[in-house]
Amino acid sequence: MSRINWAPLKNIIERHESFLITTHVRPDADALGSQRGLASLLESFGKEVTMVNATAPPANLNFMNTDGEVKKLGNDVRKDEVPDVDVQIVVDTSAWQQLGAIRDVIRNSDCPRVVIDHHVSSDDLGATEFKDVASAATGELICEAAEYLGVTFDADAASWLYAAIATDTGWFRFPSTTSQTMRTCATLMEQGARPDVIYNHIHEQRSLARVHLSSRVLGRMQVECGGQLAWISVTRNDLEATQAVLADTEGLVNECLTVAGSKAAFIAVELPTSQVKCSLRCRPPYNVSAFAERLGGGGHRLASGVTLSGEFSDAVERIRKEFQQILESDN
Ligand SMILES: [Mn+2]
Repeated sequence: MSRINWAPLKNIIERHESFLITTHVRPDADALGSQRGLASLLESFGKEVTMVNATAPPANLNFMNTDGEVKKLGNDVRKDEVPDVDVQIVVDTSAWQQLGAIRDVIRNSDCPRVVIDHHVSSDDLGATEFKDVASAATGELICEAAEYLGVTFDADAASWLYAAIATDTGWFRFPSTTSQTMRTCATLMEQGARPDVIYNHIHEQRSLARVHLSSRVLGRMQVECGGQLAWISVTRNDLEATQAVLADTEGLVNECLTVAGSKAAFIAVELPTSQVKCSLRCRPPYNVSAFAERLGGGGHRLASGVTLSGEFSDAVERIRKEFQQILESDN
């Protein structure tokens, strides 16, 4: 259990009627699952809930929004159409930059704000924070809040929250996974979550293009720093040649950590904007969030990201140097 005191959340829920819930750009399963799980929780108290995000989820998470309740700003709803609510809630991020275009909607409102999150990187959003950086997933925090408030989920919400926790824990293998995480997921299964169905939705719907991209990119994997650093890169040319899309690069970085002796990894992806998106990973006791933040990105100790401007090869060099430094320091 986290050390969060949920009493202030109960208080906020009791005293208000309408809520806007949003999350970070390019929402992952924890972002969407937490958003939807929290919406179910609020709805169980008869509250009015609106969910709007700056960007749409990737195709493999469409099963979490078959009813279209999560709106995309600019597509489903314009900025001036986002309803005035009593309370705005941000889940799974506490960084302004991560909110994308919905940031203005949040900033320009003077209603009370709530943040529920487990990320290290943090801005002052002027919110009442329910935050535990030791928690495996924001979804886990939502389940904890539900337990405190005496809420049980229906099968859909239980599935969304299970997806949130399962993916953020790497299917229960990251060090953040605790026995309490497993108990929480057992409860979600009792409420109707189906691990086999959820895994199939998220990880067994790949396009042939993605498999081809993966084969091409992994075939060029480099290992250095005495085998401790493994990395890969994806250029626009790789995407064109395999007809893959950017979303097809998700998760590829984790393949680097399957190499024996690897302690850190990264993937550098050339974006259409000519920027370079880098996903950074490491094992304890190393920490990638510090240098990610220094370069303008952020995330967790073991998994962070940063988008760099400039030449592709320069960006790769910069990241390699940062890794060389942390791997060569004593820790
Ligand atoms: Mn998360």
